Amino acid sequence: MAAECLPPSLLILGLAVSVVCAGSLYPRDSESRVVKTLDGIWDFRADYSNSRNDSFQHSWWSQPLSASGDVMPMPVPSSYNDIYNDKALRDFVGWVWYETQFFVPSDWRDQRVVLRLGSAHYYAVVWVNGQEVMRHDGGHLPFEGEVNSAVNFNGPNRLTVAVNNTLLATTLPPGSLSFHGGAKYPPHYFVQNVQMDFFNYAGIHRHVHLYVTPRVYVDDVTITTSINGNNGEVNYTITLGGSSGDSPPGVEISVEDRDGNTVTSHPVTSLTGTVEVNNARFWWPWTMKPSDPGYMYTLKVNVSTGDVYRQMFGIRTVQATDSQLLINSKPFYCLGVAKHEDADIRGKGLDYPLIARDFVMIKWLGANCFRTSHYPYSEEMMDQADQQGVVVIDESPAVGIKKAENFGAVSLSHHKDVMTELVQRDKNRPSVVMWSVANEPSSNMQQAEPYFKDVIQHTRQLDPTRPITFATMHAASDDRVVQFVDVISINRYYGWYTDTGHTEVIQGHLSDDLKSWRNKHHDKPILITEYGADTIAGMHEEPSFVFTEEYQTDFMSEYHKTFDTYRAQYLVGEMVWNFADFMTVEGVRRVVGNRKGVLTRQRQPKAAGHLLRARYLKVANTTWHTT
Ligand code: BDP
Repeated sequence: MAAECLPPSLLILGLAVSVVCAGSLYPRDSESRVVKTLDGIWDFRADYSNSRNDSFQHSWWSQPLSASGDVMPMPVPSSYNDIYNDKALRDFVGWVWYETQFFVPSDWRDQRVVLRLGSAHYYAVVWVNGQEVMRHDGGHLPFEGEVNSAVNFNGPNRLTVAVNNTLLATTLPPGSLSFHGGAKYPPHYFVQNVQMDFFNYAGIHRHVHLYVTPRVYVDDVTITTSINGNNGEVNYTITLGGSSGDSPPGVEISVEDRDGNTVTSHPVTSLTGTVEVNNARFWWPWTMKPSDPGYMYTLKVNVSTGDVYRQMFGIRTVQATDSQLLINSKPFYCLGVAKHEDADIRGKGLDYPLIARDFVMIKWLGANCFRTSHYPYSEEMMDQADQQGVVVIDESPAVGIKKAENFGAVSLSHHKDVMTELVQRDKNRPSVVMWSVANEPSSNMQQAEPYFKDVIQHTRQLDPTRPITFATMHAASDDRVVQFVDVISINRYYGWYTDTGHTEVIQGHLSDDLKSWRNKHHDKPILITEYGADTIAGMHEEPSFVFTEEYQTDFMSEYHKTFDTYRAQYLVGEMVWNFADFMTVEGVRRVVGNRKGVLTRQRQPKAAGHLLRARYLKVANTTWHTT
């Protein structure tokens, strides 16, 4: 099993989920490692039984899935919800089953063979040839396990994955089930209630990889950096996995620049230490250093037992002061977008064209940062943020912690586990300048205070180098959690959810709001993490009216005036809600999804996209943010 195995968790729909294993290093080919993808079109079947548990009672994993009943083709990665014209499957709640076949080269037999899933939403149980190899609790983060004892090196292997999307009081995000009885409802009727404003897309969302390493292998690499004049200091810690008997294996560390040239002057042989890079090229957001954004180095780790692993990193520092966010000691102003990962057909399934398009449009907008609202995004997306110099506020899936029952000990322990997995996955990314532990919890409730104190302390212990925040919807007067964070992040909807249609009240309300936060916490800068208005692309009305493109631009322009007043003071950024339209549950407040995008769901601009682009390019060009 992987190094990171976490404690027991929940009972869901009849199954005890007992072991959670977090994947750590991204699987990369090297001289010693081979990575195989198991992506493709797999067999798929949902368990529609009344208890949603027949599949476990009849051990669907023990024989080919097709022996249990009819299977259908299902792409991996993807969300299963929007592929078929089947409302029952789109809105399905419970266990779905995936199966594929794979081969393992026979010369992998004496090495360590690892199976890794980039993410499966929400619970997953994995079998190889009918033998259970791992379970994972929570979507959006990777998990892996060694599978040598389960795989067959001389013939086909059957991989079965069961995934359950049920959200309960202790999951992240939390949710609940309502069971309806009586003659007015169909028999055994129940629905999933969610506490967040996006569709609960589910399935195997990211790559499934099989990879091989030597028996003694690089298990983890942690890199932090500091800047000393023109030089970069690279502090590293290597953890090895596997046992090599009495004599500890030797390691050799070197740093390579983007062109593959070794920049360390002499071989370094310790598992932990500091390497100096002279005349280093620092990692800059693309608007601060347009000529050379996102500069990445590689730390090459060579173990005497044969394993070679390359970890990319950037040399940069980040710091939150009482009124600024500093990157490499220079003030950074976030010209941002809050995002979602979904798009047509694939739901939240990893999709390279979509990742590429999102970065094209982030840059077209002139944006230099985004928040991974409201869950960790794919590693492939995060790689692009690193390499293209786009700053990221990395958010956990803790959205909608609203009710007293969401603040219990099980929730707290799971939340801390999730933060551990998130920091473990993204700790070496220069693009990540801040952790966001939650979005819009009931931070006004008494229970929130000890709960978030603990989550934030835990996150700080995991990573003392980055500021911490969470996005609050509460006012300075009733919030109890902001006291623990470094940056105040606020989501605001003046002129939309309150004073609907009245753009003339926005400046007064927002100004007052910012001042009240400043009065209460004069030691922390403020970031606007959401403001936005639903807009149906192509709908027009002059003078403006809610839901039209004119209203969205009028509304945003009022916010921008206030941002410009406070930008020179303690406001460190603005993030429009949202980068693009996204899917939600059906509801009377949503017209086939949330339409607050400045882009459509197909990533084409509304009028507000053009407005934002004009603003962001101008602000980037007229302030100290550009070198
Ligand atoms: C905020 C939430 C976000 C919603 C948004 C909205 O953080 O997830 O989508 O409101 O209502 O409260 O559009």
